[in-house]
Amino acid sequence: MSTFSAIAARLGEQAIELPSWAFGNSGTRFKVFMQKGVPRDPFEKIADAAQVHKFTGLAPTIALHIPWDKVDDYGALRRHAEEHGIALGTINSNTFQDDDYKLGSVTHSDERIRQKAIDHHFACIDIMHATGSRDLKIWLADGTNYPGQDDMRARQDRLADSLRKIYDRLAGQQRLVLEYKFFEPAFYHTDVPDWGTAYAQVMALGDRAVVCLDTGHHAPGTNIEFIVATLLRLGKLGSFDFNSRFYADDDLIVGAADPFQLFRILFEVIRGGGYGRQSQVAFMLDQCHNIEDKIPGQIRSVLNVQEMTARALLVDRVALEAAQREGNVLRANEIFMDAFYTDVRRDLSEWRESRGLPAKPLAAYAASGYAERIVRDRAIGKQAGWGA
Ligand code: LRH
Ligand code: MN
Ligand code: MN
Repeated sequence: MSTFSAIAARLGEQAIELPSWAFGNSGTRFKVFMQKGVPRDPFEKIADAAQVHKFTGLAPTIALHIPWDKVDDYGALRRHAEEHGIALGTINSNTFQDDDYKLGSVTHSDERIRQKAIDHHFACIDIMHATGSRDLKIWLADGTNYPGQDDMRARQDRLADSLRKIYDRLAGQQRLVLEYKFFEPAFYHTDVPDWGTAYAQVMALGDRAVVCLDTGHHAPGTNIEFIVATLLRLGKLGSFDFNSRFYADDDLIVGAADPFQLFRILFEVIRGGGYGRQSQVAFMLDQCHNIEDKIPGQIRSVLNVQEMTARALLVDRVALEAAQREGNVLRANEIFMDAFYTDVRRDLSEWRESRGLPAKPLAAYAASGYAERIVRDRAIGKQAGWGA
């Protein structure tokens, strides 16, 4: 097995984008729980995200969701982020909270509604110019609830047509990142349900159209690392939305439900060239902290990704490939599992200290007084919520 010192430098290449919506109040459709000190606007969400980066060195960017993070001056928002030591990242469009989109957005049979959804994406691209963002991430709630409700095939045609218009509006290095999800909110069919559909759609667009893999968006039992390997092989894995799930799209802390799955995914990412500064794969979290504290929840999450990245980097790939070539099933599996079972926590603490970061980020954050300060300073005013 590789030693920790052999992989230490590679850990310095890790960057994980945080979702702005993780810092607002959230819940399920049954109840949104309010927490004291939660941000009241996008500026405060950025300040909170910067704390995660300050204590971990792992989260240099924050993703925005439009219109949840709508502001008058995106240049000012960008400067605000820079003053806090981070940058603005992916722009997420939102066509799922408007009555007009009840039967679909970019797939809708009514041209007026389709154009409204396309125009929203044009507005997002304008925002990307002001924020300096590279990626426009599109997740669509489009789908139907009942067999026969609409023409599924015609909807694919309309989807392709709308995505073409959006893609053609991108400039320079900007990318269109299409996210799939197998169900919810539509329950019979979803217009972009799986990686294959997303792949077919982005393939038709061009080089700067890629797929986003949200780990919570698959049926139970799906071999997600196989999808990772396949998309990387095809050069179409654009980004991850990391989270974990027990049942559906639970949006729980990444690595909480199934750390071994996270390890397997990260192994394929590394093996396929999707990790590091040269890689085109963006690591992002897409989570909500309904009952736990939000900033510590994000700190825990990025540390979980780092921990599994370290373990995945430890796999002795030379020995593994030799065992695979020899058809030595048990040896190959043993090499893989040895890395997974390696406890890297102490090494990671020392690694952090050697880079001027706190050995224990959660404890350091708790001792910093920031949580008490935001409860005091944000006592008045309407808090941001998931969707506001
Ligand atoms: C959809 C999704 C998508 C949205 C986010 C809020 O379930 O994963 O990425 O933008 O949740
Ligand atoms: Mn997502
Ligand atoms: Mn989701």
